[in-house]
Amino acid sequence: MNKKPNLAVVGATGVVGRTILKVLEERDFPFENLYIMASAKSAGTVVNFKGKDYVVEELTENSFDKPIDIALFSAGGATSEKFAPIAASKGVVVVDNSSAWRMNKEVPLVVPEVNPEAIKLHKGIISNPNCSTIQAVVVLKPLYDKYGIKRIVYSTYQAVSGTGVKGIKDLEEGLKGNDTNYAYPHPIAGNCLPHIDSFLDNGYTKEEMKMIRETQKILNDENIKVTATTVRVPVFDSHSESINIELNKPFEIEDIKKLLAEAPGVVLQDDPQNNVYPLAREIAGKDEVFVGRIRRDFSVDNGINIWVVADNIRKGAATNTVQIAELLIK
Ligand code: L14
Repeated sequence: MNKKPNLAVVGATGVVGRTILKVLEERDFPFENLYIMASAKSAGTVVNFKGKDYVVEELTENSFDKPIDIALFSAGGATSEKFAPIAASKGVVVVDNSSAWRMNKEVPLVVPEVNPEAIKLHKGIISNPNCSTIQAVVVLKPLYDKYGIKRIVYSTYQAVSGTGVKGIKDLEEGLKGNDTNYAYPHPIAGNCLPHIDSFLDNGYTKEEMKMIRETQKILNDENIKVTATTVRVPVFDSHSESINIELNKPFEIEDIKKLLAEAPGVVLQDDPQNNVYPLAREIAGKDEVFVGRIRRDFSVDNGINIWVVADNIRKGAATNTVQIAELLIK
């Protein structure tokens, strides 16, 4: 792209949409015109971007008749299912945050530190992976490249901000002693809910199946065995994950630490003797993926345990989306 792109942000008033605007501003993303769109409910509100006020436009079937080059969508699955193909048919490149298109064979699923080359295959829609998957694969990629991965066991501890304003409200109210259920079937304050997104017939939740399938797609290896348990915890921001990995080859634990210390987008925080390990509250607001508690799993051959934390709204959604857009204009 030679000229600066015309940019649309769709779903700009949600938790992720607002953060996309913030990240675009922070990274000084180049654009000619900016269009801010949302559902009828939010249309007409005013959003400030780089000192200028923008009126939020209602998203309609005609929204992409304007000469828009790139549209960043975070308006939920149903909206993406309907409007991403409309935009793509009019020559817009959509970067979509919902789960609607991720497993579609025609749609690249991209984490810039991991599989930037996949972006070239797009036919108008590129998917941003699930938040829990993004932070995991950023850390797994260097291990996969050097040692190969046989099996992964994910256990997640996910923040309420992933559910948006309703989840945040439930935790705020619950902490005041007033349990509400805007987002969850049980109180979240003082609880751990082994339930993220809806349950499937196989006993897993959709969130768990997303982590399994998206990991294989992004690492481009269907032979990796993956299982997951995803849990909502009373934390506002940043998902934490315990990841158990079986590599294909023997390794020295010091080499694993070195690989992760050098990996793009990764920060090593691993000094347990001094109580140093990644913590959700400290990492909220940051863009990197943090890893610590790196140790051998003595119960299997070539096993490792690690603890991985990232801001689910930034690297897990908004920042990754903007990084994809940066690849598009490079
Ligand atoms: O697949 O923490 O993008 O509620 C993102 C938010 C899944 C659920 C996705 C959460 C959703 C997740």
